[in-house]
Amino acid sequence: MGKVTPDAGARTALISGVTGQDGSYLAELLLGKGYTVHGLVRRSSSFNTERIDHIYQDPHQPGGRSLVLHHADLSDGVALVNLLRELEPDEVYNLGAQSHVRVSFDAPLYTGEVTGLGTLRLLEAIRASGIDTRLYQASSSEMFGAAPPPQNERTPFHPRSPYGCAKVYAYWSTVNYREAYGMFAVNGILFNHESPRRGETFVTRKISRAVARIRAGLQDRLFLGNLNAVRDWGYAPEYVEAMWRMLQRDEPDDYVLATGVPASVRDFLRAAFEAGGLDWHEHVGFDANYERPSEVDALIGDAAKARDLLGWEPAVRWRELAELMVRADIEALDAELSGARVRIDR
Ligand code: NAP
Ligand code: F7E
Repeated sequence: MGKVTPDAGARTALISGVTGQDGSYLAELLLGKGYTVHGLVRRSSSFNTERIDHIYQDPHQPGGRSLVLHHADLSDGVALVNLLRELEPDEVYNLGAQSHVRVSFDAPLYTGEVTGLGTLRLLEAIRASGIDTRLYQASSSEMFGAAPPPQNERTPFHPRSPYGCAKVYAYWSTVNYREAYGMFAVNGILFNHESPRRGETFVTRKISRAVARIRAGLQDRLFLGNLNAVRDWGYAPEYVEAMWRMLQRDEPDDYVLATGVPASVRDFLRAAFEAGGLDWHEHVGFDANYERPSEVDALIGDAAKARDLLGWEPAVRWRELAELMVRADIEALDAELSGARVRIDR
């Protein structure tokens, strides 16, 4: 971690949340486009860089470094200003957040601090550092909450969780800095997107991981909450491509990204268990702890604007997603059980 002199001529990007699902795919995408990528990593008592280890080069090895990691936190505004002044990135992607909806009910103030105010700190740090950069804000379909589907850029927000409320605050802060200071700042309003790198406590990955473990005899039961919720699940690598496209436009604007195809948690569960050759009825139990005090019943996105203006259309739908996630978890577990080194560059 630390100082770097970027290659002359190479474009530079700063990613908060680079250790997360989206951050890792976005870093890969930008490195592939020749960017120097700076990632903001928060201090942890154990390693938290597993998703990006395969693209990180040891600075003590010969050869250039294209991915550079810096310790910083969205709760530390001064550190953000200093980092921006030092790096002067062409593009900033704000993906850092306490991103778990259920957890946000247990830690509402912390979620507001990081997910809401953290965005304002970054906006203000850009303004205070005086640099000329473009900002992508990771907004969420959770902002729509109780608003009936299909939801698009014109749908009024009605958030149903502290996480959703924090994202609404961050959304409007981004719009405000665009209007007040002429900043090139955009909101990507992304519906759920998943992958083999999805955090293990989000429902899709919880299910795909359980299928692999049940098959291997390591687990017999899987406890879930509300199976009736409907989501619009897409494939994360396709979504990070559109984040980048939003920052390449002539004018800043806000875009919904979604597949437009609904499925219930029960649908995903059935498809994932079938992909593993299992019957979910034999293994799944109910645990009220996984329910939310207020649920978002149905999110189904209309991404026509992104299709028309960004030329973006996702190819992977929820059933294929369930199958590829189950396959990846089975392969990873097989490798782990046979003692092979498990790579996370899927
Ligand atoms: P994720 O896997 O949970 O990653 C979140 C990232 O934020 C991690 O790198 C995490 O670091 C970092 N982070 C947490 N607290 C931080 C803090 N105080 N300071 C700096 N960094 C912090 O989330 P994701 O699925 O990749 O999503 C990326 C962004 O898109 C998030 O803002 C999320 O809210 C938003 N979003 C996601 C979806 C989706 O379906 N995936 C949909 C809409 C919007 P650690 O690795 O150390 O925990
Ligand atoms: O829940 C239900 C749960 O936690 C999906 C985040 O990336 O997408 C994500 O938020 C549904 C909900 O994702 C369990 O009640 C049932 O209805 O996987 P999830 P989420 O809440 O939709 C949005 C767009 C974001 O922005 C967020 O950052 O599944 N569900 N049983 C369960 N959910 C979990 N986690 N665990 C269960 O056992």
